[in-house]
Amino acid sequence: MLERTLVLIKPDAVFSGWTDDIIKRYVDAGLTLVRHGMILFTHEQARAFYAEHEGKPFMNGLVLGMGSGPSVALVLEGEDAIARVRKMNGATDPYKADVGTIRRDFLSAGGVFNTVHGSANEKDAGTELWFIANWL
Ligand code: 3AN
Repeated sequence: MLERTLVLIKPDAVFSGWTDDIIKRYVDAGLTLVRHGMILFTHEQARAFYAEHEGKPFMNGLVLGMGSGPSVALVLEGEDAIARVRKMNGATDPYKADVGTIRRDFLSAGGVFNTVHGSANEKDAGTELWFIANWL
């Protein structure tokens, strides 16, 4: 099915200068970059974006990391884009992610746990694309 998904290149990866290399991975894989733009999460927006993790021990660190600088949001489109992007991103824990995945190949210097976000499923993609739409 033709789908759209949201990727966030998180501040650590942006600071490291990896934005173009990461975008190239998705485009080379045949996904279409529909829109992209730089966004700066306030702590409140980061908390809202990751609301499902409220109360977890890593939540405050995640909010601080996401608020530490600009992220780059990508709207990517393609057949089964949501699952394809998740596969390319790799496991949540970058040290458990396979070599060749984005999270493993572009390791965070420490501010955020992993360097890219990808929508988990169709419902989340819809919510997240709506959430980000005002900024792009
Ligand atoms: P995914 O992004 O792979 O779907 P989620 O939804 O469980 O994983 O986690 C959302 C975000 O929360 C992750 N991208 C990561 O930045 C952060 N996170 C998840 N688990 C941990 C953890 N154990 N320690 C620190 N941060 C975490």
